[in-house]
Amino acid sequence: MRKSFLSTLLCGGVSLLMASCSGAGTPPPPPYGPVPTKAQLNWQKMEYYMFAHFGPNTFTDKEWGDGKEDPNVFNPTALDCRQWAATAKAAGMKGIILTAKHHDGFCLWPSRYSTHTVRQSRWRNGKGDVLKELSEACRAYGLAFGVYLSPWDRNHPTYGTPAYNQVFANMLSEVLGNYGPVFEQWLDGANGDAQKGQMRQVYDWNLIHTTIYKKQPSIIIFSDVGPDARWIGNERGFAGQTNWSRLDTAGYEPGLKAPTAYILNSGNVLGKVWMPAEADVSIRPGWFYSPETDTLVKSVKDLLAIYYASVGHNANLLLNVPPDREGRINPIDSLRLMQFRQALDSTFAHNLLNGARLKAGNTRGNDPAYDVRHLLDNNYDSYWATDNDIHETTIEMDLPKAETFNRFLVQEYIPLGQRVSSFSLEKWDAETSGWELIASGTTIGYKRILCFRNVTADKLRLNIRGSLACPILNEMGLYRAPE
Ligand code: FUL
Repeated sequence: MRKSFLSTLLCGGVSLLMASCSGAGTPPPPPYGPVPTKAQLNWQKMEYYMFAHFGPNTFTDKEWGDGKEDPNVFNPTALDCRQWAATAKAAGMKGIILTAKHHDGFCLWPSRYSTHTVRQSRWRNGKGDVLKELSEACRAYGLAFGVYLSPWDRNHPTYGTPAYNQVFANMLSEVLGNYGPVFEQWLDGANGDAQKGQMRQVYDWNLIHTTIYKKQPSIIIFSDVGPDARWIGNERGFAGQTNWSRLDTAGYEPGLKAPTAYILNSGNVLGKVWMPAEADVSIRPGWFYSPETDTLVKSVKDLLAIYYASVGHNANLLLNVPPDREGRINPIDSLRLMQFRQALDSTFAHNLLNGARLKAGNTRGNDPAYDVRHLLDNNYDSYWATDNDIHETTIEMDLPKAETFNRFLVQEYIPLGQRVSSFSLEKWDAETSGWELIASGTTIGYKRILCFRNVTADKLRLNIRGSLACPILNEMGLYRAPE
């Protein structure tokens, strides 16, 4: 009795609060088109995480092993997954995805379904398990843990026959069932032998997907065409300037039957499925460590260009930092990661719009619940929205004083769909008494960052020039990156 009275009171309180938040009346905009699942939204908010390519190739200067390598080749002298996790954490990354099995078929865990694994290697007398160590290290450092498992297997005797599908499913069950929560399952489309007209595997994608979801119901399955996140169409880390988190997937498959690189790079404006993009790129020329690339680690300038073209173009950034032959993140790479982090922090630490007066051309129902001030409140779930029939409008920004800046950040509230197709940023020119264009863009999505040369102004205007449904924005920022 007492409990139900309390809960009635509580619910009453909560609904009163909600009513006042939503302006006691103006209903929120209805969702437009496909929208992200809760798992997709949480994943998108991760923005930046590490890829770790590690295995026999680490020791052989190869990118694609042929599966005939002696398992003893795999012998890291000082494996330290906590060092990987500490590095990723300090770099501002939110997780680590490990190549649990690459195309050579070598399993970094002692799989019962293969004879080409850590168990057959001399590393730790066959008693080691990289997945166990990395998953524990990720948990200790508050990072998410993910796995790459190559469907293409150049070692397994059943590869190329229907029996392999069940073998692969069994391996997935081990990897996803025995190491705690896994945030992403990375499936690549390589079926290299098929490209040379050799043995070809017909994948049972249905079996593969159901096996994955059975073990990890809220996982994100990545491939060229999802089902939860898509490849960006290149391995340079560059998402399109236009990047819709929507895709038409019917009839497509990972690999040779995938949509064109152009479509993967920009999405489909009216795509039927919510399919956000992830950009994968390596900090070195290859995916695996090689001493030969020690002098070729990407510069901070390269990494910043990648960041602005991935996270700044509505895509998550999966940056590969390959552990070396000791089994540690090499000092050259970790130093670069820290310099990159510093560059980002010094840019985004201070939002020059703080304290600015904002004025929107339209506010939904003239209701304070959708007021433009929500763009600066750092609350993901509060937003500015317009009336349903408004697809073009403006937001004026009066800064307390003139500022010099070169980055503009804006976010759409994607839980209600992706809408904006064209926008621009202008500054007020007192001499000509007119608005002058600074930069323009097409899509916004979860996050869009415009980069331009230094501009000094005290009055700006965001122009929404086109939107498929009423625009809904939840964050906005103006920054100055060191030049
Ligand atoms: C590709 C693979 O062939 C590369 O070796 C690498 O793992 C990359 C991330 O995916 O499909």
